[in-house]
Amino acid sequence: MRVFYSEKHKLRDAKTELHGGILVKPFEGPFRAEWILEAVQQAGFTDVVAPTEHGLETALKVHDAGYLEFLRTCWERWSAEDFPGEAIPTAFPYRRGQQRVPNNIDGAIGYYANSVETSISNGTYEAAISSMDVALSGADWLKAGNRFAFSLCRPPGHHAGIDLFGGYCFINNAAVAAQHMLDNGAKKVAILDVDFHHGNGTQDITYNRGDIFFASLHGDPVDAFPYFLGYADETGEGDGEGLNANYPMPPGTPWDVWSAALSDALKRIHDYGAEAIVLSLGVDTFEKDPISFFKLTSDNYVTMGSMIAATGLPVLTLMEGGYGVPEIGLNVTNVLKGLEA
Ligand code: SP5
Ligand code: ZN
Repeated sequence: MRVFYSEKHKLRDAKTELHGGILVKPFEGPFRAEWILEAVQQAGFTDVVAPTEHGLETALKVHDAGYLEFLRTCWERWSAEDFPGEAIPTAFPYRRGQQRVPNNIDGAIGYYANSVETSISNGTYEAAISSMDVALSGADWLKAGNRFAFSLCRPPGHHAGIDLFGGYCFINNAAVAAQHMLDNGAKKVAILDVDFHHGNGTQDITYNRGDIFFASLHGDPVDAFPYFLGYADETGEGDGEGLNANYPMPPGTPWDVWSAALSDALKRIHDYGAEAIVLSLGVDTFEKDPISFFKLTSDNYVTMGSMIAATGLPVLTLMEGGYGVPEIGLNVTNVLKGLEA
């Protein structure tokens, strides 16, 4: 399996995350991609290639143009103010408030945010674009007739909606990659999101579309971030009616429960007639993850990969979350091994 990786992920190196009422060093940092790259290379996945630049054309089909321009200019606009720290919103388009973009950057950042743990810092946009290119280059590799690619995306993407950032995400790499597959001849693509957190951004983008089936396995939003989407009764709308499948699960969920949900999601993907799977892979389902509450073990990730491969479909695996512990490298490697087994 070819691995796509960009050094430019290092440009995303925020100093602050709002957590438990104080600013801490972010859970999502450059060390994550370094640990994962090191582990996959050690395990023999040594075909590591830098992405090619794709431009914004595909991103503009899933994101709002004003939002992408906000991301591009946010740091320079914030820096032009006298603020001492990184860019963090403080005010929002609340219920019964106006839904208009303010001129002031302090207002604009609130308009475009779905959560505030994610500071915008110098280099964030460049890293996010490169992460998208990593995803798109993986999609190109499948288009060329290969069955698997691993796009070591960082920053992650699944919390980024049509015009929203947050949850450490800015551009929705999975949705852009799926769009690219559709633009290159596929008629139906599935995005399978196994990150611990609900893929609220991906659901936002795909909810009314007939050409993308979205399934997400995640911590129940009554108990877990992102809290305001991810319920089982969200089933899609319009052309996308019946094409959104959420599997919320409670604290302490072990592999047998989790894997039953995966089996159901894979059956739904098969019944839909997907021609390829974009796998939003988060390993924050791991028992030792510092911010999550599922109980998967390292061995479980091998089985996860082989269950997904058993669909027979091409799989573009994209990195989403997974934090804190060195085992994130082993767990990702195990999924890749399971896919290829
Ligand atoms: C891509 C991804 O995995 N994003 C996750 C963003 C989560 N951000 C907020 C997490 C808040 C977790 N609070 C849990 C406290 C546990 N003691
Ligand atoms: Zn996550």
